[in-house]
Amino acid sequence: MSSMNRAPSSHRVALDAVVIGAGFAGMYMLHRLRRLGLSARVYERGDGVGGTWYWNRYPGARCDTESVTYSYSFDGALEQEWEWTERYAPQSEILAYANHVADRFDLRRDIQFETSVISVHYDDASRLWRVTTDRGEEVAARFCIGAVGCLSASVLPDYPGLEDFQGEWYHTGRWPHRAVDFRGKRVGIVGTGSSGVQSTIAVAKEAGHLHVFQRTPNYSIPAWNGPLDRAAVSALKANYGAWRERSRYAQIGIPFTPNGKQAKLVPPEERERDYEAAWAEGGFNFVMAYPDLLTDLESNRTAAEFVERKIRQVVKDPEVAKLLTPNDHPLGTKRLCVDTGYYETFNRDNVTLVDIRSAPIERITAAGVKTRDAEYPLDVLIFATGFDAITGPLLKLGIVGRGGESLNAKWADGPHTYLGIQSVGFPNFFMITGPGSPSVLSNMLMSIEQHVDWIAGCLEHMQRKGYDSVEPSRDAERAWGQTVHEVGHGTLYPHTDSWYTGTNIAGKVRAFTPYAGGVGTYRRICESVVERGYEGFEFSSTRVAAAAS
Ligand code: N01
Repeated sequence: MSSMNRAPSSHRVALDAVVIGAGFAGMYMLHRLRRLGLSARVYERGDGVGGTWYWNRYPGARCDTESVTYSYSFDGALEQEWEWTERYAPQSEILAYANHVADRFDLRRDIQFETSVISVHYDDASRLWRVTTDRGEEVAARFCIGAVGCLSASVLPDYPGLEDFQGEWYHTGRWPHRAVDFRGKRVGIVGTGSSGVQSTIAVAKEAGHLHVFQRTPNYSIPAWNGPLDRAAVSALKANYGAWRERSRYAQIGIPFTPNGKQAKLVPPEERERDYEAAWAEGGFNFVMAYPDLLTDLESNRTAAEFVERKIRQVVKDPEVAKLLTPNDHPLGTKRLCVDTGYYETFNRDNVTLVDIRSAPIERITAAGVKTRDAEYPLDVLIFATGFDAITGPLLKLGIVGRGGESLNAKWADGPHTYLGIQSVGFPNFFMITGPGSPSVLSNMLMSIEQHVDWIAGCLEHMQRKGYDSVEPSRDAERAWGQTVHEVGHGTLYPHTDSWYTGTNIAGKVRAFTPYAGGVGTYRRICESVVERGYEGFEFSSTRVAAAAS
């Protein structure tokens, strides 16, 4: 690591840009800023790059977008030289990839690790952002870019008594940088989202006994993970550009072949064959089986019933199968889980499913977990209880914009952005995969690259035109908010309690904030905004105040 890792405290530096976060978004942003000849510093609270993949080291962690797709496309040589080993890459391999990218593009010299940003204030007089860190530094920068990710603010349940617990406890999103030994131990996992599903499978293989505390069952689709076929990868790499281009304009940034039919209108036998084929493909292929599964309740039910039958076929104990069967939301409206052997895990003698919907957890005790009905003694307790998603990481930065208005105050009734890239009142502050963009509904790496490229293009435009400030117009922001709302409400997502709608966080306004119109449609909108001279953005310079050129 470079000399940037531990900076002296209390000094002022002037930079063109500050980037917050050294995950895949911040790393690529730094690379693009350098290519524009701009000085930049990235602040990262961890001691290494990788963001999500740096923090989420829990057993069984892996990406559920396929590795050849969940990777950068901006550099042809990088794309050719990196060899993924499995269809779905494990966390360790993705982290190794992030480190490889950091080395290859010499990124670390501009990343300051182990440094958290504690406030981001816009100075009206100088028109600069003043960014302060927990190391007592303050830097001034023309541009500030929030590359903080959508799922980086982990949340613990507020059960009383955690401080009394005599065993070890962990959150999946803050996993320690050492091996945790489960052998022979009594382990409890709270939560059955993607992190809970993956850790359940892995921990069950080691633990003496595992109790899975489930409040809401979710749908999980098999990944059919395995080693990648080298010949198939070579064939893909020979034509990687075309694959990437298809990804860029696909619904979720992954090139599925669309089936134009409405599920509910397809004869049951044909539909069953289609679902079997999609199930055999695995992962998100399943929910892409028909284009209306996430917009039409009746169609959705046909897919949900198919998965529910699969659960009953796999899980031997009918009572356990019933408990594992989702019953309160359409399939996919809580984010789908993708697994390798989740339902099978509940056939093991050393695994017990505990229904905390009917008998809630009342407190953590010195010995373990106490529900309304019983106490479960534990040596290790794992919270797979999720994140304050999408807006949470941004709102934790302490952002105060023009005229002293805080982002938290402006977004008190939900986020307001134009394209999920900027928010009125916060000039030159950019978000990567912010609320109002496809973000969590897409292949994140593709969406990250699209935003970084768009922001870099905007900065280049400003350099050419001599502008030093950009901000959306109120009308553009209002209209985009309306579009995001209408498109979102054309889907089944907004009606389900989930981190997508913010209902997992007490006091958070219920709002479905990602743009649900698809990655391809969104990209075309962003492109047309540029073609129309950055329609909806207002540029100015200290010399000239001007509307979009
Ligand atoms: O978090 P979650 P996650 N008492 O919010 C339960 C991505 N990801 O970390 O539904 C008891 O989905 C909660 O129950 P309920 C992916 O986008 C990707 O698993 O609120 N239970 C739920 O079961 C994913 O969706 C990958 O009733 C409580 C669970 O905890 C996102 O990250 C891997 C509780 C939280 O599930 C988040 O996933 C991992 C409480 N007080 C994550 N509070 C891959 O790429 C919460 N729960 C594979």
